[in-house]
This record gives sequence, structure tokens and C-alpha cells, in this order.
Amino acid sequence: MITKEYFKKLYLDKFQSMHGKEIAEATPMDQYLTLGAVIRDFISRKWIASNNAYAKMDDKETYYFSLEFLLGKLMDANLLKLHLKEICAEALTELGIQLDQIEALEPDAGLGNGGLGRLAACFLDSLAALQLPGHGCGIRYKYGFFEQKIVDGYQVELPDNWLKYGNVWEIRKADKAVEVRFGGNVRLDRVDGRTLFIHENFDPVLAVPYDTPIVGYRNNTVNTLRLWSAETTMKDFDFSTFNRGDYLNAVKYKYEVESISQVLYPDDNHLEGRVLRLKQQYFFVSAGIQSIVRRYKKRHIHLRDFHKKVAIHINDTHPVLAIPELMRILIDEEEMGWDEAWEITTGTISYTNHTILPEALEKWPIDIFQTLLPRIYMIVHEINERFCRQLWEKYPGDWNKIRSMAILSDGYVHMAHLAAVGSNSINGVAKIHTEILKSQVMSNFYDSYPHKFNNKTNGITPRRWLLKSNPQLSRLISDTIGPDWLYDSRKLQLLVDYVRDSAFQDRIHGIKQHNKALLTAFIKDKYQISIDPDSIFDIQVKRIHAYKRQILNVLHIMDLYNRLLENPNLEIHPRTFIFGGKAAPSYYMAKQTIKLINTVAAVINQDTRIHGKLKVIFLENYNVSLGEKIFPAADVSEQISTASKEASGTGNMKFMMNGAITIGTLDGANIEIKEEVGEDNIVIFGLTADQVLKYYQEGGYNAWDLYHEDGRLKMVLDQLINGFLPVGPDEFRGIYEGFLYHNDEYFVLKDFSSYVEAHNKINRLYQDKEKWVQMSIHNIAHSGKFSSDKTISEYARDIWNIHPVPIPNNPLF
Ligand code: GPQ
Repeated sequence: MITKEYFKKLYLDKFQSMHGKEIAEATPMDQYLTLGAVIRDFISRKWIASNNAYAKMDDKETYYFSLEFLLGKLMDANLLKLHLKEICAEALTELGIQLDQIEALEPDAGLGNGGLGRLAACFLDSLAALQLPGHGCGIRYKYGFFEQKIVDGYQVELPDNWLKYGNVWEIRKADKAVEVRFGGNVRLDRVDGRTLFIHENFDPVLAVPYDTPIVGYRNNTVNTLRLWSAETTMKDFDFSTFNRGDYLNAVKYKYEVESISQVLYPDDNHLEGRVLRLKQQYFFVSAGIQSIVRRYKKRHIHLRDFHKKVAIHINDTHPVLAIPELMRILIDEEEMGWDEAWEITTGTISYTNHTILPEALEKWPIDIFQTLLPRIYMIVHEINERFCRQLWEKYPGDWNKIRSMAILSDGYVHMAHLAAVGSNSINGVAKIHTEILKSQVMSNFYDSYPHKFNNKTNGITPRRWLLKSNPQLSRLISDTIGPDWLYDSRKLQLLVDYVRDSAFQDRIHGIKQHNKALLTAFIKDKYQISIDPDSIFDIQVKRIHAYKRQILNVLHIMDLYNRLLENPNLEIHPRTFIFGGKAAPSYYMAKQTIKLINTVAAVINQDTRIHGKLKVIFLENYNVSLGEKIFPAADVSEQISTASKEASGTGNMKFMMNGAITIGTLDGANIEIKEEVGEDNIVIFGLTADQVLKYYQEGGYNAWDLYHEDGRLKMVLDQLINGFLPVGPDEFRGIYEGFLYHNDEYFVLKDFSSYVEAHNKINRLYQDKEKWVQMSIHNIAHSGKFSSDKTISEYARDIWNIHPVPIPNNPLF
């Protein structure tokens, strides 16, 4: 056991050696960096032990390839996992330092956009918690997801310079750098009867790995997140290789190379077609696979068993070039034949699809692809030829079908088709999503490869989304059912026995009020707006997107406001509507949605006629750390996407685990949440996915008629453009016309009345305090099904075939 005295000594010694000055002169940043280094020493012991164990074992390892890892802050999470939090806090207090104050100095690691990137982070957490040998591979962006400011109601983007003060968690591994090649041409040569493909005249880029430890929960496992940074190879940055004296071009070249890992593209559920994005994709995939093959060769003799020792998972199609890249290495560098290389490659790679939105399905113009990656293109071309030949045998003469499935068609490389052909597993992220993949979006592939398709409903880590973010609730749960739920989240179900226990209900209610008070204070401090902690906190936080329908939420708020103005005695429980989320910088409608929320907020919040019954808040710069403040304080969770559009959602799970009641459509994982909690503990409204898909087949419905039939709806829509809101008459005309002249693609108007009804129901339910808290307990108790531990166990068992590797204790002292 580490004692407080010992921790103090470690801290003081570390401070001295790092900063070379008296402790009294320490700045808060010095303190933060010192503590980071102390924690890292604890982690390092375990990290070395884990790496040694993995190097010696003969079992399989997984690598999770993702263009995004949205980790958030790590200090508090690591202290909790190492079981050092209390000792550390006490030791620092005696040194006159407040732990939470220095934790606040840590920047969020925001290397992701939203759900997809945060899922990757939760998965890494679960892999380590379950003692599974599984590592992450991605890009070390110099600038993470932009920082959002709201100026005059509009979103403004600022760069996220998260590495400004260095990063206490990462270790640069210069000796493990590899070269990645772009451009050039491929020459064919024949040597000893073999055709060799010689890639020449390429631009080399040095990929340098930075490793971040991923700490297991109270075990000895420490896995690795390896993020690659682009640099110039020393020899190519030798100025003499440029025309003598061409200093400026040399600097430009260095800048261009480094731009590859410069910035995270801020697009979510949308295709970003710039070449630099394709460069990013190949860059980290090539570096990652080269390093895995290198490591494998140190441990094993025969590459023919590669797929028995290594699983590589691709998070959406962004890393799909892992397929041709592994083929390239096996064929060109390891001199393997095509068929054997193909068997190994498909045996290694598995793929998750995260969306059915057509605008998000990746495709690259062939000419761009071929110019940037000539050898990879040749391999993709060959994969396509062989695949189309098989299709021809299966569907002779059915050109339309073959064209719809080909990897290369209509001038594009279709990345999802490559993923489907070159992998052993294709999974969706919630039951309904997987069904839609099988029956619609990828039905042709399902016909050819039914065995590859499977569902893995998403999950979230209870360590961050309950233990870390809601310490009071965590303590109550442990006091009530014991601490095992942190290892086996299904145990949360034991809380069902306490649903009717009035003492327990009181404590649950008290904790919710406490968390609401914390958020109230935060909002007061940041925005100088007072909200009522006894009002219903109704929250929608997520990326801003038309299909997520933040505007449906706004239209309901406007309607409620209208009703209150018409009837000041309207029986409603006071409501605080809270929004948060970023819009992609080039997504006009999403940015207008933010402006609309802020405009409506400004009108409502200053209107004394409604006696503070309604408040609307837009929280700036929604990120992981802000989420940790928000989820514990929510009464109502808004999950209102157009049915069929949200693949799973994971925010829905975070709210549920913290006791909020969902108001939602039958979309994504909402359906499974309903199955778990039962229909009495969730409020469902709106069209079903089948109805939505049927309307799409029929060319939609008539929004214009609906507008004229429903007086309340007409009133709020007209208020967008009739001067009711203090903006120019055209400010929100785009939104208005989207509904009426472009036929309401996301069925906002169609679902409006049933959404209003659902909100009326929420209002009624909340009147009965006891009933409400019972619903809340049901939600917490059934949230164990949505632990990422469960999800990851299923990936490990069904897809990767990996097993726990307990790491022996590496004694510190
Ligand atoms: N998702 Cl394709 C993203 O966050 N970004 C993307 O680019 C794509 C999907 C989300 C998806 O919208 C959510 O429904 C999922 O819960 C999440 O991925 C994780 O699977």
C-alpha cells in the first residue's frame, strides 16, 4: 500500500528533479506536470510488465484502427484506475495543493468528432479493464477538434492547441519510426521468374509514433494507444537535396509533410473529400501495419499464421486501406503469393459500419487515389477484378448488380465495398442498424456474405460515465449493492430491488438535485444566467445535424412558449432546456440551428411574463469534460433523431446510466433501451423506421398540407420568418423553406404533434415525484447492458478471438 507520506515524497522529489526550484515557487502548471510525471511512474511499471507479457505469449492481440480517439482528460481517470485518488488528494492537500484545481488544467484530448471517436476511447478503456491484449492506432493531430465560441448567437471556431504545454501522458518513440510513401510510379521488374513491383520516385514521409498508456481498472494491465505524427525524413530534409540555396522550398516541403498530422477534420457523418484526408488515412494505416508486422516478426517465424496472432479492426471505412496495405506488405515485401496473402488479410481485418447516411459513405475519385497511392491502387484494382469475376459467376449478365457492388465503379473507389470484401466481419452498432444494413444499405453484400454480418450494440465505459463523472451516485450504488458493479456492470440490476425503497429513492433524488445544483452554479458562473434547480433539466447534447433534429426540440420550445403567453396559468412544471454541440464549420444548416437556439433563448430568457417557467441555455464548446458535468444533472434525455438515421447513439446510454428519462424515437439503441427499461420507463414518440423508409420509397409526404392543417405548427413555423424573432426576415428562411419547399426530409413536421404529446406526458410524469424517481432508478439499474465491457467482450469472443492475459504484479517498491 502506498502511504500518504510516501506519495508526498514522490511528488516533492519529482518536482525538484523536473523544475529545479523551491516548491513554494511552483506555478499551477508546474504542479500539474509534476503530478502527471508521478502518476506516469506508477503506470510505467505496469506498462513494462504488460508489454513483456504480450511479447512472450503466443495468443492473439487486437489493434483498433481509428482516425479518431476522443479521450478527454486522463489524470483523474488514471488516479481512479490506479486506486491512488484518495491518497493523492490527501497528500497534495497537505502540500497546500487542491487536486481538482490542478486537474482542471489538463486539456481535453479532443482527437475525435463525437460518437465514433468517443466509442473508440470507451473501447480502449474496456479492453484494459477486461485484461484483454488490445491496442489503439491513430493519428497524433497537432490540433484536435476546434474550440467553439458563441459570438452574437453564432458559432465561431478556434484552433484547439492542446499540446501547447506538452502532453504528460505520451512517450515519443523515435526509434520505432517508419517510412510511408506517397505518389511516384510503379515499375515492373522480373527477377527469378517473379514479377516485382518497384515503387519509385515517391515522396517519403516519416511516421513517428507517440505512445499513450491505457490503464486497466484496478488491475495490472496497461495497453498502448499508438498515435502517429508526420515528419520529414532527415535525409530528405537535408537542404542539399533541394536546389542549392532553395531554402524557402525546403521549408515549404517540411510544412507540407507535417500538414498530414496537423489537424482533425471536423466532419461527423459526412464525407470530407480533400486529398489531405486520404493522405491521413493511408499515413496512419501504413505506419500502423508496418509496425505490427515488424513486431510480429520479432515474435514469430511464419507470417502464414499472422491472422491467428493479430486481429485488426477498422473503425468505419476511414482505415480501410489497411486491407490493400497488408496485401502490399505480404506480397511486395514478404514475397507471398496473392492467394495466401488474401487469406491472411481477410482473416485479419474486421469492420464496423457506423452510419447509413448516404452522404457519409466514403468514396474517392479514382484519379486522385491512383496518383497519390499508385501501388495501393493496383492492389485495389486486382481485388476488384477478382471480386467482379466471382460476381459474374454468381449473377451472370446482371451488370446492374455487379456495378452496384464493385469496389471500382463510376470513377470512384467505394470504400465500404472494399471493407465488405476484404474483411471477415461486418458489424452494425445497434440491432436496428444492423438489420437496416442487411436488408437495405448492404443487402447485396449480405446475400453474398451472410456469415460476415453481425450486430454489436455500442456501449459506454461506466468508469468514466458513472464512477468519474458522478461520484455521489457511484458511492450510493456501491454502498447499496457492493462495489462489484464496476467489474460486472450487469450487477447494476440488483438496484431493481430498491425501486420501492423510499430511503433509497430519497438519496437518488438528493444526488440528482446535488448534480443539478452543480450545473446551475456552472451556468451562473459562465453565462450569468440563473436557472431554477427545481425545474426539469431537459438536455440535448450531441453534434448538430439535421437528422438529429435539434430543430424539432426548438419548435416544441417555441410552441410551449406560445402556449404560456396565451395562458399564463398553464399548468407546467418549470423547464430548463439545455443544448450543446458543435456544427461542422462548413455545414450551413447546422450553424443556423445554433443561431436559432440562441435567438430563441435570448427571447425567452428575458421575458418576465412567463415567470421564469422556461429557460433555454446553449452550452458553448460541448466536449467530453463538459459532458461529465451534464449527464449527471439531466432529468430528461433528448434522443429524437429521425427513425432509421441514428445508427446507435451513445449519449442516450450516458444519460440513462445517470438516471435521466429518455424522450426518444424508435431509433438506434433507443429501441434496446426501451427493451431493457420497459415502456413505462421511457417516453417514445414519432414515426418508426419502417414508416420512414416507406415514405422515402414513396417520395415523402406532403409537408405543405400538414403545415396548413396544424395551427400550432403553422404558428411556430411562421414565427421563424415573420419578425417574431429579433433577426432579419431572411435569417431563418433557409430552415423554413427546408420544411415547406424541400418537403421536410427529416420528418420534423410529421413528428411534431406526437413529440408535443410526449412532452406533455413528461410534464405529467414529473408531477409525481415518487413515480419519477422510480423510473430513474429503473434506468440506472438497466444501464449495465450498455457497458462497453459487455460490447467489448462480444467483439473479443465473436470477432477477434482474443482472451484475457492477466499481468503479474511488477512490484514498485
Ligand atoms: N458516427 Cl459515420 C459518428 O460519430 N461519426 C461518423 O462519422 C459516423 C457515425 C456515430 C453515429 O452517428 C452514432 O449513431 C453512433 O452511436 C456512433 O457513431 C458510434 O457508433
